[in-house]
Amino acid sequence: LSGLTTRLIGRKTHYVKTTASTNDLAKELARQGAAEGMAVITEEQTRGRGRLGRSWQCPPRAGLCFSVILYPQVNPTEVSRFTLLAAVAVVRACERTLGIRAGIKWPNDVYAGGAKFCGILAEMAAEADRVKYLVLGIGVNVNQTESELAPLGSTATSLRLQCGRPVSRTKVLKAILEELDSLYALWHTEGFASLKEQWSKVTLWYGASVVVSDLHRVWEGIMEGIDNNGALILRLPDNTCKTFYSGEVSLRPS
Ligand code: BT5
Repeated sequence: LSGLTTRLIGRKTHYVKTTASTNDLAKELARQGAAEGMAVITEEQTRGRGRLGRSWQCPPRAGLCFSVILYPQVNPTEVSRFTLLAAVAVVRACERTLGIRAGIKWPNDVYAGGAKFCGILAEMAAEADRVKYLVLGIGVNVNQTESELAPLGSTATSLRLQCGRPVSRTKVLKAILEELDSLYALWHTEGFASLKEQWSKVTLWYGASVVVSDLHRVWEGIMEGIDNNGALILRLPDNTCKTFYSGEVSLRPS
């Protein structure tokens, strides 16, 4: 990654041609004491994962799959803050390098043109009330064509489809690492409130009317923001607020 201007993130890289999941490989390297900021990058994932046992599709050459190892001194309940940090980094990187307007769909998706092109999977190990290591896995659809995305349905897009030309995966990777680096530094110096502010600028439907649903119920209200653990705050028609945690619900505009 020549010319990378980061101070911490991506200074060290670990590249493998193929692996089951860069998150699993990164966790193994973290257990062995890998340097903070190490980026674990692969050409092909054979068992790429999303949340809750879902899979992540990433065809070789078209997609970008990598994980970053971090050792933040935080409580495990704070880990979702870093999902949000990564999502802001992806939005900013796409805007800066490609001029693409992207937005975060809470909690861990990044959208452009109404469809998902990036998913984030934060995983950690904790001891007592401290995080031992944190792995931020990022999957980006870079050069997928329409036919490659077709099996995922109309909710998937790629950066190439959004800008109408092929995109350099290295350029996207470097830009994301740089934005991660500056946001991680911002978090260190100014804390979570400043990340939250960045997040609110690039989050879809912020302050707008949304529908939140779980398997049993549907709520409609105004997306008020997130709390300090990254949970979604919805203002209901009776003016009370309800908090939702990411595992249990899905979100859409009303
Ligand atoms: C995510 O989960 O979106 C997190 C994906 C994280 C992938 C990265 S790649 C590097 C690292 N290593 C890993 O093993 N994982 C991380 P979730 O919110 O659960 O969304 C998963 C759902 O997104 C699937 O059930 C599909 O519906 C959809 N999906 C799968 N592949 C997709 C793709 N390439 N583009 C758009 N949507 C996709």
